[in-house]
Amino acid sequence: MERVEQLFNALWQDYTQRLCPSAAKVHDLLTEDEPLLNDHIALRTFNLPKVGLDKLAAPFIAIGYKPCGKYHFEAKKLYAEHFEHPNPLAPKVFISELLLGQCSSLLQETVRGLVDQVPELAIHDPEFVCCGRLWDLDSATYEMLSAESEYAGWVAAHGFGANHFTVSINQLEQFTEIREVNHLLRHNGFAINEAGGEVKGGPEVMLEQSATMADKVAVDFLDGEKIIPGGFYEFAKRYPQADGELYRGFVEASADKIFESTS
Ligand code: OOG
Ligand code: NI
Repeated sequence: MERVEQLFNALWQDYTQRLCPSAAKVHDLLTEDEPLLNDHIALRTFNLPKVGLDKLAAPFIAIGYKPCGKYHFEAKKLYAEHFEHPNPLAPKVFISELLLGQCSSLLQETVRGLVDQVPELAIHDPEFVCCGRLWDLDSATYEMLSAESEYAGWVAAHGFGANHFTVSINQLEQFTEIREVNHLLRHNGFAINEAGGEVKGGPEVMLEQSATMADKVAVDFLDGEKIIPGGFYEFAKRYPQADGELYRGFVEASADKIFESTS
C-alpha cells in the first residue's frame, strides 16, 4: 500500500497545486473525524503509442492494479478503462483516451506534433501520470483543438495529471445523499455540473455521482497566459449489487456528463 500512497500523494499535489486549487476547500468542508476516502481519480490522454491509455495505466499496473472495465463514448470519440487494486481502500483509476483516427486530419497532425515533443525517457518515470504538459502550445492552437474537441483542448493545455479526485459519500456520517453534498457546496460558492441533471445515475445503475464545475486556472501559452478550465471535484455514492458487495464499475451515461465538468 506504500507505493499506492506515494503515487496518489504525487497525483494529489499536482491536482491541488496546478489543476484544482479549490480542492483543499472542498476537502475541508467534507472531512469529518476520519480522513476522506477517494472513490477514484481520472486521467486523460491521446491514443498515440507514446502516451496512450496503456502508458498511463502502466505505473498503476506495476503497483498491483488490474483492468476491470471498458467504456465507449462515441459522440466524444473517447475510449476508457477502469482499474482496481486488490486493497479496497486504494482509489479506482479511470483512464480515457481520445481516438485520434476519428478526428479531423488537422487535429491529428497538431496533436502528433505536440506528443512528438515528449522525451521518450519521461514516460518511464511512474510520476509521468502527473507531470503536466511536456510540449509548447500557443493559444490559437488551443482554441482550434477545443473547438473540435473540448477534451483535446484540455489535454493539450494541461498535459498529464488527475483531472479530478472523487469523495466516496458512502463513508460520510453527516451526508447520505449526493443532493445534500451539492447543497453544501453551492452554499459555499461552488458551481455544480448540471449536464444531464445535478445527480447523475441512481440506485438502478448502482452508482450516483455529481461534480463541481472545473476551477478556472492560469496556463502559460507561447503567446502569454490564459485563464481556462482546469480540474474539478467529484462525489460518488455506490449501491450494493445482488451479492451484497458495493458496485465497483462506472456508468457510461453518467461518465459522459462528468466529462463536461471541464467545458
Ligand atoms: C472522466 C469522466 C468520467 C466518472 O466518474 O464517470 C468519470 C474525465 O472527466 O476525465 O470520471
Ligand atoms: Ni469520475
